[in-house]
Amino acid sequence: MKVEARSKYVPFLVALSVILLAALIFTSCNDNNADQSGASGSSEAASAGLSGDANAIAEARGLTPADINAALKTYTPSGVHDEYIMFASGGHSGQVYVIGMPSMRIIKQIAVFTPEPWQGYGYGAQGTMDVLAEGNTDGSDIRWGDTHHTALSETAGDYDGQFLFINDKANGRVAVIDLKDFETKQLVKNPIALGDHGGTFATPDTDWVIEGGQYGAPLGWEYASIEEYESDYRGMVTFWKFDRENGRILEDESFAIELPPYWQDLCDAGKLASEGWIFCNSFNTEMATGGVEDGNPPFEAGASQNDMDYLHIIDKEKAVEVAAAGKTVDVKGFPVIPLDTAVAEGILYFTPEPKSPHGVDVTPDGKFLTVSGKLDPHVSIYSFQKIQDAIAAGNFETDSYGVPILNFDDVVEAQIEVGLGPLHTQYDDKGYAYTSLFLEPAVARWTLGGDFSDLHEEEDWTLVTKTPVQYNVGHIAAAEGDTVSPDGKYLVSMNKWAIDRFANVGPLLPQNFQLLDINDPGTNMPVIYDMPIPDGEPHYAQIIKADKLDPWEVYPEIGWNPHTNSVDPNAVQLGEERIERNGNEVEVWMTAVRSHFTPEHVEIKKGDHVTWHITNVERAYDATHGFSIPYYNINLSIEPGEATTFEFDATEDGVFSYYCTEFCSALHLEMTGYMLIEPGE
Ligand code: K7E
Ligand code: CUA
Repeated sequence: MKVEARSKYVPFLVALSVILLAALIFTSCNDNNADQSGASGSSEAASAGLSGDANAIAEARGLTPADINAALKTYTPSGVHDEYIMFASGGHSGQVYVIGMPSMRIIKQIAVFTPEPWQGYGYGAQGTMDVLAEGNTDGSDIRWGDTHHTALSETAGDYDGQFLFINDKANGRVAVIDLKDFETKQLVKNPIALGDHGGTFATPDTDWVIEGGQYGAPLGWEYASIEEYESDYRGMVTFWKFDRENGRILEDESFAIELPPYWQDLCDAGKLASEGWIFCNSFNTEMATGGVEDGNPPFEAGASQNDMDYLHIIDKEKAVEVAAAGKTVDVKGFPVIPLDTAVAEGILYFTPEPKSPHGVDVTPDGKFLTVSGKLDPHVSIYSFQKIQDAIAAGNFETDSYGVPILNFDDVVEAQIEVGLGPLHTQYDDKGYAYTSLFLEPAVARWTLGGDFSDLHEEEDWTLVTKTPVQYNVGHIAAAEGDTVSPDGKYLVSMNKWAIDRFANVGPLLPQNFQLLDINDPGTNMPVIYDMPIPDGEPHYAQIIKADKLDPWEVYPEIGWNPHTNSVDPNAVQLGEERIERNGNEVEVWMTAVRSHFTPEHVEIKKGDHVTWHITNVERAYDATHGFSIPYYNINLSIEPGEATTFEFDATEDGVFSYYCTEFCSALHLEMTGYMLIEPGE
């Protein structure tokens, strides 16, 4: 709906473009950067007439034709909605960003692992306190995360816009966000690992959410000497069962597989041709244990000696059967398929991957897997069919844990020299793949073979072009670029370093997201927007067509509890506001509506335990009320229709003004009240 709305601007934009370009060419302004524009001068354009204003603006600002081209591709008029929405991890902020594309406007930050006051997340509201508490680990109240890999829920391998999953690398946790209200509904703590990395990835119908490990450690993190690394330390991959109906991970139906103590890194789920399989790259097959202070090689050298590490190839269907048959051991109450069982049951295979690998990305048809080695200038493309043939043929070497190793030459389809420090790959709708090159830094476009051959004009499996990015790109995200039907069009380069791209703001700099136009295979891929991300270091992002999202405008009924997805038993209707006392227990039922809270006086006594319910009885879109009480660290955001509850012990007497923190009306400052706490005797 919003997308169509934009189309009426297109003729206008084209005309404006012609006028501006003509103006620039006519006045031959500074033109040192025009190579990426794809714009060309024409006498028709010149004869279309000049706008003195536009010309003057362009000249005054020193804009080149390329700049104007970029502006026209990204400028989004007031009130016009973006065509795509990007969900970007917020790195060690522990949150998720929601960004419109192509405007690159930040629309929302979703609080996930870290308390966030605007959303009243973790400042009293019971639902949010309960979600955060689910992420506590063995008595430690962890209140931050290192969000890494977003995973939008999928139906038949395509984003369906219903849920978003993301992992916390630092603490080995997975979050479930419901895209009906963009709120975090669940955190699950991995019971067998303190950290993770290779997650999250949804299987094509989102019946499983995959969480892969990272640094080897004893499963369940029991103490074991580092001398016992090879015998006692292990890797893992965890399969979380997802219940779409209730929007929750079912911890009771989930399981893990024990893996050798290589550092499993990043996984991807097979799709279409490879549906039912999971792939994870690994590094440190040397099993280096560090200890540079004792004269050992440092990790960075010790873990990079081998020319090849092992791509993990996991038969998920078989793993699910084996787990269901109970062929598991119990680690901290969690079922784990032992490594020797995984081997004996034909669940786990390896194949070599060069060098210092990082990530594996399955092509849209599921027939190929792209692996990059940070210290190898090639991408290596594996054929899923060849992998199946090699498994069927048997006759393997094994690693020291008995895991079969498929011969590299038997399963590789192609290797393409793309440049220095290749990391992550995405796909488009025109038969191309895109790989980030951390060291150059650049984004490379190369051609796919197989069934994608007919879509492009160049030879299969060849490098086509590269675009420099600023600077040190990690992940890239193309529009729906990891699904069965990528859109192409836009690609975001998620750059780790910004250096000189923005005003100096002191020694800590933002990250730099750069938007690349990848729509036209006949051109380079110009950078058309720079966007600073002033928070943790985002790792992965996914970009979904905006019209696939269908969130609520207000909660479905007055008194809605977002954490039970139903009307709360303590919801308060207008006229039912009251305060009840039972001994030292005080219970408050309050409503919020423009521009007052009812009741406006809450009188309690020092030593009381207070349970306080507030319902926002509004039905108007955007009529959010906040609620804060000083001293007691209470801060809520109550969206239209929402019912919320908080509790506290009245440990301090005095006069406390509570007030609404959202400027909700002309009389918002009057949306206040007094909590009077009488001293005890
Ligand atoms: Cu390459 Cu953690 Cu996906 Cu960062 S990871 S870049
Ligand atoms: Cu409600 Cu301000």
